Amino acid sequence: MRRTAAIIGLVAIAGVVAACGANESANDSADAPAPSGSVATTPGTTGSTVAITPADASFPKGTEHLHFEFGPVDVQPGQNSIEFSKGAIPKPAVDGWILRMAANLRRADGTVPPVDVIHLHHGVWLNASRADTTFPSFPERFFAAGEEKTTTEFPPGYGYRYRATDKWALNYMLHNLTPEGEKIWITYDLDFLPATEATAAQIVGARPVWLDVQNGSGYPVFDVIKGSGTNGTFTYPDQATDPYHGAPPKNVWAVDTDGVLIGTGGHLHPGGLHDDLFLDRNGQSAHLFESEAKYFEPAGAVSWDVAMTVTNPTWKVAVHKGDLLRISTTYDSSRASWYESMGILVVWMANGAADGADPFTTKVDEPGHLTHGHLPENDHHGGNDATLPDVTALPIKAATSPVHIASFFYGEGDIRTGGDLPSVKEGQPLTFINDDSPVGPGIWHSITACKAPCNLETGIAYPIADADIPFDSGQLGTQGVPTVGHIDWSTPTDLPPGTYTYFCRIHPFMRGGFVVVAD
Ligand SMILES: [Cu+2]
Repeated sequence: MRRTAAIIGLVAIAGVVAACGANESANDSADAPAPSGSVATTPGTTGSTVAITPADASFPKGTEHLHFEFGPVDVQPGQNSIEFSKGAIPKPAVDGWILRMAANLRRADGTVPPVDVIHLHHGVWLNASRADTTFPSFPERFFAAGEEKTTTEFPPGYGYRYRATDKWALNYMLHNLTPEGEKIWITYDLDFLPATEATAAQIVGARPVWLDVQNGSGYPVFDVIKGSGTNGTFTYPDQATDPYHGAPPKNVWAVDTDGVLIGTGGHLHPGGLHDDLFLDRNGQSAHLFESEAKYFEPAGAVSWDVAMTVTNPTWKVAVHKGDLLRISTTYDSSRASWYESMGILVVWMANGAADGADPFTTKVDEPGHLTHGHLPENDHHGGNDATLPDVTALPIKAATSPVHIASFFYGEGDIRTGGDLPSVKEGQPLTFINDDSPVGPGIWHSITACKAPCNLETGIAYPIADADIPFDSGQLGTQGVPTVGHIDWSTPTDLPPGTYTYFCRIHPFMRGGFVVVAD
């Protein structure tokens, strides 16, 4: 039912867009004076608190720093669902310009939850009063954050136009890696220049151009399989086989008017190395920017302990109507498989402006900069000490029935219980059934191969899907994306004899093993 609800929500939002006949330009000059007072508090089931402080001195005179909170969100045990805000989410009360935006999570005690406990898989802020530029049946996607927590920054003199009448919504996915529920707030900070300030007249409007390797998909993901691609990396969609199933490519947008690109930054998942922006014109291609993943993670490109580079304020690229903007994303495929991966770049464009560089005559793809460093919520890396038995020492017993998954345990072969490992004969599958699936809003588990013995301490960098013979069940559940639509799954029948270990990608403290014996 969850999927239905999500889709209806989206259609409802899209309907608002249609009713407004929107797709207005964000480029027109400042509005007429707005009512005084700066911030609206939103009543309802998702209360909000707000605070206003002066922005730092680098912003134009009169800029305010606004802190908003959406919540509390009652995060359920093991939750990993895609949700939409019900009702309005807090936003500025007066017209003006957003000059900077950053998102985070907080717990009831005010601290940021550790990423190995609860993390923001994604949050997408939607403006239902405008149509999205690259996927017009969506509301305008104007800000997004994942656990890499990149800040959206505009170069001096640019901003995102905000009208107090704009209708905002939030599409969010909070991933609870544990069986304990918790109340969580999604927070966002804006540096905001009210339209009534004299300095507002100087701001040039920019609009968000959402580029996504799976643009328009309800759950825009793809899988990276260990060993795929070339030289230890896999670039999507370039190296994928028939990524769009014969339909037009989803990673391209035809520029609809002349203008200037003024900034961008990327989103990807653990294992991701970089997102790349290209401009194609008359059969020629120019590389505009590489948003690079800088891993603070000691184990390398395997966790959320990462930040993305964004363009520098001097980056300005002239584009013309009919140009194609294109995104690709590159992952490490040497160490592990990365399931349900993403590749997104939000590019900001000033319509009509004419002060950008021609990327075919001027090199524009300079290295960018990070918007933050290592974050303390990424401190628990895991992977050092063996906290579970070595499966190769566990007794083996022929499987006589499917393995039922319940209450976050694999019914047979769970390494944590140290019991018998179920065995199947070569050529025979072992079947799993997720009995937790319908519990609450849905508890979805996976069976994902990790390299034996897969028994080290759980953290943001461990375990990973690093088995040399990869397999993955997907998220077993029937509640729409991100689930696979069924609760049962069987192991591949071509596994050679041996001992196999696996974990749950959603709740990585869950580990199991089974044995394939020679016939
Ligand atoms: Cu699980």
